[in-house]
Amino acid sequence: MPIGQTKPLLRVLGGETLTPPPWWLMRQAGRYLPEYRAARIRARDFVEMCLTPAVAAELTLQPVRRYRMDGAILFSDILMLPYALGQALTFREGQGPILEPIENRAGIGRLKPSQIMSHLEPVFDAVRRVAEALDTRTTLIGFAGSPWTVATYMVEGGTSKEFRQVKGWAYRDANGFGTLIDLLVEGTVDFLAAQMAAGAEVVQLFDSWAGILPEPAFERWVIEPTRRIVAALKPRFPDHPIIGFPRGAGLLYERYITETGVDGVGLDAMVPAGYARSRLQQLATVQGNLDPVLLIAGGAALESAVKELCRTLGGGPFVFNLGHGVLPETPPENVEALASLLAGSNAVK
Ligand code: 1CP
Repeated sequence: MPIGQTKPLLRVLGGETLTPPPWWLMRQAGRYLPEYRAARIRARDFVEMCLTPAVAAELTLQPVRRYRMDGAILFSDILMLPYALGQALTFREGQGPILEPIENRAGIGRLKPSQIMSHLEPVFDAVRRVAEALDTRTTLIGFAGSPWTVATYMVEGGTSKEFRQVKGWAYRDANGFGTLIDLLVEGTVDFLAAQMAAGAEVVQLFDSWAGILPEPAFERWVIEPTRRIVAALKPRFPDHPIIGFPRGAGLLYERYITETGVDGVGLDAMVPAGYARSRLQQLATVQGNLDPVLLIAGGAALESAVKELCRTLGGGPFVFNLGHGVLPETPPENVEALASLLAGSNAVK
């Protein structure tokens, strides 16, 4: 971390403890905001929104203007990487993403890694625009999906409940599936490095489906690819913290932190805060982990949960966030209430 760093999020990711803690919310841009819904109606489709720099920059800034979070996360999607690799991708309202599934080694052969950077140029342009627009205390967060989570969508063709296809392939033909993961490791390194070169000051790796793998598979498909990405980025961007979010990792959170080398770790809402304080916080800055449904509930339930979380984790390096993304039903005024709770010193007493 450069000496004299004044941005609260960067200071805490560098190991400092701040009261009140810096905060941002996963999926802080999105359907719970009326100004996002208006932009969504104007745009023809979601991929186009992500690839129109002025729109992506504006959507990044919308929540920050309202709530002054400490972090502005780039408006984009983890599936922009498969899109840039040439995999057909559409988003249907209410249905989530739909991709043309890749089922075997021949499917991998149809991907075009050489075109990633040119196809993603509008994303880097959006990063540059946001970097120029932000004030001096707000940190710009870039991101990518982790290879395992991105592979689940590429192989299943969308979201999944049982993950039979992707797990089946990984178990049956680990070398073949490993070729896809290797390709995603390289693509993710290039994608994140270019975001950092364009002005992202922190990057987060979203591993939303890390928690569905038993330990040996978790080691091979979550820890190992993440370790390689961190090892490739650190020498090039030593001052840029990396946050890993292996959602659902449970008892494997500890190994994930020590073996990947991430600076910060995103905790899902099921990780007990006391456990995070005693076992994880000395290994990395912890980020999380309020249940997103509490942000829908609001009122006294929200207030007491926020205070309790800050009491438990606020004594060490801690970034306040949710345990997963903001849900579309969230009343915007509850996010305002959260901002006030965190700003008020009572939140941490
Ligand atoms: O219809 C719409 O308006 C699109 C909804 C939407 C939005 C607003 C999607 C489709 N993606 C996004 C933006 C997005 N996605 C961001 C923007 C920055 C922010 O405000 O946080 C980020 C960081 C993501 C990351 C993302 N996309 C993840 C990882 C986090 C998570 O939620 O677990 C995943 C799994 C995706 C895939 C995806 N894209 C969109 C949807 C609905 C999904 C999830 C599909 C599923 O349920 O499996």
